[in-house]
Amino acid sequence: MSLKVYISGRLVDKEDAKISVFDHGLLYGDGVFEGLRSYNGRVFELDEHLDRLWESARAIHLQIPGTKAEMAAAVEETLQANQLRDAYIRLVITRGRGTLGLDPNRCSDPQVIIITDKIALYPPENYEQGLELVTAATIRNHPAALSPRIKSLNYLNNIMAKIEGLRAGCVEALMLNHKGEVAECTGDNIFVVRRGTLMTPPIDAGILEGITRNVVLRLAREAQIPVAEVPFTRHDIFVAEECFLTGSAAEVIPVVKLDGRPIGEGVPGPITGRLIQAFRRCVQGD
Ligand code: PXG
Repeated sequence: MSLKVYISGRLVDKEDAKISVFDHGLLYGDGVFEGLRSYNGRVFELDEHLDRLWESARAIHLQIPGTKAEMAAAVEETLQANQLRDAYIRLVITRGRGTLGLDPNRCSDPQVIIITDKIALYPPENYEQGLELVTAATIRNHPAALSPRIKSLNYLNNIMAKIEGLRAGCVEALMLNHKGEVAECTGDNIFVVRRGTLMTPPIDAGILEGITRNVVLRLAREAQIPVAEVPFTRHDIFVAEECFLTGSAAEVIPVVKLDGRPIGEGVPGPITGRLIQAFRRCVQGD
């Protein structure tokens, strides 16, 4: 059975899942997206992802066809059509078909695309031994240009940083902001444990407000781990006790090295371990 993809109200075979070459999503990266997960047939933090999708769209003056409830139902329908209980879910909203010219007002029919598939995870050894990161020379988008809070189809900046990481043999790369502070990674938020406090950059450091990030902050508070959303620099990572990343795809993953320097003892730390366990319980709905 071929994988079914949802495109604007219809479930089609993956081979037939096509959109126009005149769609501004393709021509200009004009659109927004979300990446979600389902565990045991339940979509994790669905409302939060839909809220962020609607906010991203609002920020680029794009009206998403239909309601959040209709989108939630369409996600459910797509998962069921593919008999997926543990899945990766990609929602894409494009500006729609237009003319060769930037003007979004000349676009009609924004497309709603829902792709569900098996999850491609980092290899298990990355979770056991931890990741190594390099700092990319490519900085995160300047917040006064395209806001990093918008999950837009324009990910080239992060792709450039990802290429830097891959060329250095790393699956993720650290991105700094325009002030030289730590922002986040190409598709994951970053945390450090320093002097017993869990620290992560604030939203106004120019980052995506990750939904996994927010869940981990809540889990840490519940576990009575001191938490601070404060700006910090690469120096704070070099001298940190622990470091980890969060994201819908990666979940919570330890980081043990930055730019060739071991972090803490150079192995995944105890607070990271506790939060990985708490997160696993949380996604299973415990
Ligand atoms: N920062 C950036 C720049 C992201 O794109 C995150 C942080 C983590 O956010 P969430 O809400 O997922 O905790 C992201 C999320 C993919 C993929 O297929 C990318 C993301 C999420 C899932 C899949 O590349 N980015």
